[in-house]
Amino acid sequence: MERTFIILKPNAVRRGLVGEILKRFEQRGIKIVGLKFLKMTREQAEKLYEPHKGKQFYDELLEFMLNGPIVAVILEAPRCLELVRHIVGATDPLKAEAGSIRGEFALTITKNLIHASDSTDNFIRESSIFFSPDEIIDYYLDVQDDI
Ligand code: FUP
Repeated sequence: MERTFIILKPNAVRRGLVGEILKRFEQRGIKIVGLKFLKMTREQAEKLYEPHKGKQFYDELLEFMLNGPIVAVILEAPRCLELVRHIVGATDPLKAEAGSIRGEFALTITKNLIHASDSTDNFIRESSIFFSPDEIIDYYLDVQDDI
């Protein structure tokens, strides 16, 4: 089993797409093991986007992420990192596959609705900004075939 970290960005919340987006992971059988609704602090946003510091889109990206509440989620499934990024679609909505979340609902690169970790190292780094270990809860999903 593998885990990944996603954020439903402020525009996903404002557009009323939280249910629509979470449904796509749940209907694939991906397990939600952590879930939070919160307004990110500047400190959290700076930590999350540390790797992008200094890039020309950094300031705009930070303001956008601080602009409203987000939903932070930890997901679990076999090959979860790759699977979730496939369901999310390419960073640029123009290149995102039809049927992917960004391919169906996103318009621009900055406001691309959702973030998903791209590696195990980044999953650990990013999820620890928002979740403590006791906030990640394991359980059996009814669709799991291992019980
Ligand atoms: P992704 O992993 O698909 O979220 O994409 P990146 O890590 O490359 O980018 C992180 C965020 O930076 C994107 F969600 C949006 C923002 N970004 C821009 O605003 N402009 C760019 O040219 C590239 C990224």
